[in-house]
Amino acid sequence: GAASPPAAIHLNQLGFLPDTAKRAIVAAASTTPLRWTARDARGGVAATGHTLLIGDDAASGDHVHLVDLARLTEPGTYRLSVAGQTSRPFVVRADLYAPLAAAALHYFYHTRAGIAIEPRFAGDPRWARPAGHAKEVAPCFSGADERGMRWAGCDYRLDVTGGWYDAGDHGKYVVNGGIALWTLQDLYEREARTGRFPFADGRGNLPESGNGVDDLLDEARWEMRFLLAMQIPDGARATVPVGALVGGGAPAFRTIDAGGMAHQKVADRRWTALPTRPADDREDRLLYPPTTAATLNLAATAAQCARIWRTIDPGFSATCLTAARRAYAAARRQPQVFATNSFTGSGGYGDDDVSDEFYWAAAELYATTREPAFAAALRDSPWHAAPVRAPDWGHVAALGTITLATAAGVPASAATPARAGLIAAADGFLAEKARSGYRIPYATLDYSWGSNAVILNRAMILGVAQRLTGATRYRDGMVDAMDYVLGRNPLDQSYVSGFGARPLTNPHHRFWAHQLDATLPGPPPGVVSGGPNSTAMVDPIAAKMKGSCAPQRCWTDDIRAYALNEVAINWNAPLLWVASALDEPRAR
Ligand code: 9MR
Repeated sequence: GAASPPAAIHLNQLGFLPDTAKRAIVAAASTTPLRWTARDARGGVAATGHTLLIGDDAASGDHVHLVDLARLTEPGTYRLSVAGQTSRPFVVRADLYAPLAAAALHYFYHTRAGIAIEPRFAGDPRWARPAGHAKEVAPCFSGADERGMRWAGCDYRLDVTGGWYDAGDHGKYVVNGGIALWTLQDLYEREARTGRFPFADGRGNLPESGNGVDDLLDEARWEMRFLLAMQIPDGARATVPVGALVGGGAPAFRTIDAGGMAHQKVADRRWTALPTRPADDREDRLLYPPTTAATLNLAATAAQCARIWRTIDPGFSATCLTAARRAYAAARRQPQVFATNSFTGSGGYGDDDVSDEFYWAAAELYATTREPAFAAALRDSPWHAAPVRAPDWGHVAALGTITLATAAGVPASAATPARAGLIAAADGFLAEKARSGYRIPYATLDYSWGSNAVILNRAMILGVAQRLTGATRYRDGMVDAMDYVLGRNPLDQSYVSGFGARPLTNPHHRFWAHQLDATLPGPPPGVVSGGPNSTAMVDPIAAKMKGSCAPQRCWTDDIRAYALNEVAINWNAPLLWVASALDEPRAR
């Protein structure tokens, strides 16, 4: 944002909760501790102290000091003065994260396909739009791909109307839809365990509000129905690539029994222009070949769906369980069908190691059914005893481990090691925090595509550890992650639209494209940018910055910077999860 210049005092632009850590980072050349003063709204001194010198930080390129504001436990408005600068006012208040959680959930409504976004639900009429891809009965891709390989298509069409657009593009992906959907469903399970339902029916301002179902579940079901629709009818055959073609390879395909598998995605034949309103997309919409990974994403989320909906909507629960079993069986029959990235109108989400997807699906099916066959599959998996790493769309073992650790009724033989693994991972993230200049639970010089979500998914694991142990340090670690995303970073940037003094304004998005077309809106509130990307600076804006930015500075608020500044369902999902977890009363 151009509104105010970046300051050298970096803190969460939303403010702080009364009962958590409160940290500011100051970029200053001084090599001795600096005196700081926090003043309340009337100018009275609320706290003073000296900074802790951290020193040179390669991730930011800054020389940094830490200010510990923990003593500001009284709700109110404050300013921090240090090194001749005074910060913007910031608040301390208990309900800090409720509006962010609500907005982060509402993003999923805004990204719905197949339904008009109505003024009364949109928050503001600017974000209303006609339904995109209103009736999507799609054939399989046929014709030549990028490498000239000719695809045969299939002899069926699927009605795959609905679901969520992935991101700034109009693709709807099963791989990636899966992790995003899991995160919403997991948040619901977390809430159900405590009986605190912040998105109870009516609170989410959705078309489904008033149907007696929690609005978080209504939103999740919108995507679940889409994933169910992507499952191939029994007996159908499909052409799939031979071998792992993620990075190229010999063009060849084979025809397989694909019944029960899920297509990887439904998407455009060619990328649409920026901007394009969803309803104005005139490209061919096609089903891309089924993959084992997509099939296991369906199996895992449908198994999770089956246990969540068991008493709320038994019919839907049964539909989910049948689909989950069919998908799992199909994946076992076709365990090595991988995505090819050789199509031109959508992202690849290619992954040629699906051992973690098998583990995730087995974990969800086990938690739902407790059948010994799934326990055996878990024991045989390499992920059973492997260290837990934070999840992303291509690394989903942690999702299964969280379910084993937290779902009701999972036997101790599975739950106990899962809990230990998650707590060990959380401890590792806290150890990284102590090594990171900006004190975030991520110490790296390799900022990847969607790095904000890497940090938020680490925060989610910290939130699981907090619940399992009750230890304050894990909640404080979540706060540190959120502080970074909301402004405690070298760019003094809130990466979330509508929140903070310098919020995200120009995401890579085909509809929220006011930067290119004044008749289009900017982003609605509560949408997180992918964030700094120092490892794949492939868009034209990033390409110009390459080599001249410290990792945490490889970002700019520009719609054309798709590798830096896109938004995506798998990134907003942990924003929602973490914001909602931080909104919980402390003692649980
Ligand atoms: O999040 C994805 C990232 O991990 C990959 O490196 C990148 C390139 O393949 O793609 C990202 O996902 C994009 C997807 O392919 C298409 N829709 C937008 C997604 C976010 O940029």
